[in-house]
Amino acid sequence: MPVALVTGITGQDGSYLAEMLLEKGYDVVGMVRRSSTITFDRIEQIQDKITIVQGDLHDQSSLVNVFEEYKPDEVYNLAAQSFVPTSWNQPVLTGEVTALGVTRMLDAMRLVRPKARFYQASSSEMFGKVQEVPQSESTPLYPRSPYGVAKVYGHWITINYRESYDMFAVSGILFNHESPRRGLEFVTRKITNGVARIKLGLDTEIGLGNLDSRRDWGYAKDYVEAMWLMLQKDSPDDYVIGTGETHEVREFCEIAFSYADLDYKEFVKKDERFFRPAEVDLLVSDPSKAKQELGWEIKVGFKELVEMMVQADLDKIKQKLGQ
Ligand code: NDP
Ligand code: GDR
Repeated sequence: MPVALVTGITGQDGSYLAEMLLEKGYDVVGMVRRSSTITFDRIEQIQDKITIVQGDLHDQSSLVNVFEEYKPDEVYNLAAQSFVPTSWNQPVLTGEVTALGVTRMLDAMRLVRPKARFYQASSSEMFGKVQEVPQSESTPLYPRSPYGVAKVYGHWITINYRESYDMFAVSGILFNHESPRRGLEFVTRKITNGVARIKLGLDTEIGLGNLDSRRDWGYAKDYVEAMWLMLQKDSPDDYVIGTGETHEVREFCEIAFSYADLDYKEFVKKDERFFRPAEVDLLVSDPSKAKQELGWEIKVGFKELVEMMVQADLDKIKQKLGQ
């Protein structure tokens, strides 16, 4: 059985990717960092089917050890400090993990498993102040946060290792993708969780920042399929992955609240704390290369995604309340 190493397996994407790889017959090795409390909520259901190993993107020798011990055929580097606002408060940590962490992974692979295939989780945040609409693989980059800057580094070092050492290393430039497993601080889950809490009488409002910004939101489960497809190609290349549609945060609110028979205008309050020092106003992908070369397409559309997330939060909270 081929062996896949997944960093960031405890995160949203890691959990869906691991499930998909198990279905495809891989031995899945998930790298987790040590913490005083276990953070396996998203992978509880597959814990006994995967191998969990400790390692940290800060620590080179831990990475080398993982490569030596498990000899992966495919490596998915999903681990990162991934929350954009935190990157202004912790810019150096974000650079260490989200940028230099990629080099540490690539270098461990170069030394131990140079023939393995490497996937880097690049981001539409690299387009930042967009230079072109829609954004494709050739759109110039203009990141707007320490996170975006760190991802640009990760993106280019992946290309550099491919070109310098002839390694099979690719970047997927993924636009926002969400799910019921999305972290609670990201705007989509913050809204759907808020809607469910308001509907069930636990809260009376949600404080949000910029409602005007526009994102290209898809369903995370569709996106992990694209990661795998990129590593199955004959030759390595980078791909933009997104829906090709863009929606305002306000529109997300409208749909989420109206699914619960509520009017968002009554419950969403402006909160200055959630505005950013520099904003990414508009993201919209041109995923035509992925469609043509990978045969990849979304299965879940925007409205369906929003409603799925609200319903999942309603179910989760009702279960907790014993309803
Ligand atoms: P999450 O924030 O849900 O998961 C991040 C993962 O990285 C967690 O498993 C976390 O572990 C792990 N991690 C953080 N720091 C370290 C470290 N120092 N060493 C080892 N592991 C670490 O992110 P997503 O699943 O949403 O995203 C996956 C990747 O894709 C990230 O790189 C993200 O930047 C990128 N991306 C995401 C997009 C999206 O819309 N979701 C779009 C484009 C790119 P722990 O559980 O211990 O915190
Ligand atoms: P983003 O996602 O920054 O695009 O990064 P996030 O959901 O945090 O923000 C999206 C947009 O919503 C606006 N917004 C708010 N955001 C948050 N978090 N909280 C609020 O209260 C709020 N109010 C308005 C933001 O200003 C922004 O415009 C995500 C992450 O997953 C990255 O790791 C990934 O690389 C990119 O998507 C693609």
